[in-house]
Amino acid sequence: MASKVIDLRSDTVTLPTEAMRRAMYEAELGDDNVGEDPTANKLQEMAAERMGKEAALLVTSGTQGNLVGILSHTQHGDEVIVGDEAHCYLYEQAGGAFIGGLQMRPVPNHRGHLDPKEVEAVIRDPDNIHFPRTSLLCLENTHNRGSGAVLSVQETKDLADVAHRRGLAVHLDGARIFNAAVALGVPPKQLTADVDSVTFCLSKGLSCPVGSLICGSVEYIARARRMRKLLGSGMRQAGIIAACGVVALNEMVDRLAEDHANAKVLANGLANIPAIVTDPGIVDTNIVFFDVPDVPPAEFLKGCLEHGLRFQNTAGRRYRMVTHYGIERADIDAALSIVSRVLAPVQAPRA
Ligand code: TLP
Repeated sequence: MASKVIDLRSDTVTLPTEAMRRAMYEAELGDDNVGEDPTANKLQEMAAERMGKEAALLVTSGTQGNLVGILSHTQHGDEVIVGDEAHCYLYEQAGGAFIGGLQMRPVPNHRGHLDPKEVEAVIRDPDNIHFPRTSLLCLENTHNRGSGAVLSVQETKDLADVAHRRGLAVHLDGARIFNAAVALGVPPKQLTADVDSVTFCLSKGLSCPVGSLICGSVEYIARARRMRKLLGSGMRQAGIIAACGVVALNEMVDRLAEDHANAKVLANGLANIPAIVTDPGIVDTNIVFFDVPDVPPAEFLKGCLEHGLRFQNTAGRRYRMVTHYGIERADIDAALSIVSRVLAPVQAPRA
């Protein structure tokens, strides 16, 4: 087994920076459950400002952010339109159904993008007594299973316009919204201008140990605060967590461009390995998916791990590598040479 492991399983494996550890130690604290933690309040103000919304709320995770975000827009028995490969549809324990009595209505995902016509087609007629009320559209930017695909300002607006015209609210799972903003070279508030609420994560590419923020109107965030309490996450000295978030928003956003450049090199390198099938052209940010059709996953993963490389097998013979803080260009070169070595005996799959 190699001594150093290059861990490309996710950007969630990032560790807090020295500045974050110092900020935690020095953070001014209070009881956030009654809104008195100065550091949590500061982070919430910064988050609201970055997203161009009136208010924000710190929650424990992206999953909780989406759940609180969705519950705060809906009533028991409502229907929520969501892409059929959305994280909040596939990977969040069906929280909307479990806790909120919501029915998720999936529409086709096209490599991370939704078609406004397909969204409009499934909005229910509110006057038909047989139907649930469609009350919410959920979007995701960047799109995890869409290889980190970026939704543009215009695309977000087109989808939100359809929803708003038909009386739906729009929630954006912006777990990696800063990746989208950096990739497009626009401030994140342009990407959130047309949605009613957005959740973003501190604990992915921004390298914090814990935390996500929900942003929206003052009235919406007041509802979200009650939902967070209901879910048992009214926190006390939350400034310990928030302190890292303040550092992240000040220091960790612009460097995401390095992760994107590394992902491009990685994707192009993988595409040059004969046993691999992938499309480097769709890599906009820090997530790379690829297939190795002719090798059993257990064998491939074990071979790579023995040489010091970890990544995820997401389904069948499909894999995901994610670049992040702590992964340098030299690690990408090393990762590519490990994969080449492990797959050297395998011929190119037949087209
Ligand atoms: N994604 C994680 C997990 O699936 C393990 C990952 O490694 O990519 N929205 C999106 C788009 C996400 O990618 C994730 C996490 C979440 C929400 C949920 O965030 P957490 O893990 O903080 O609950």
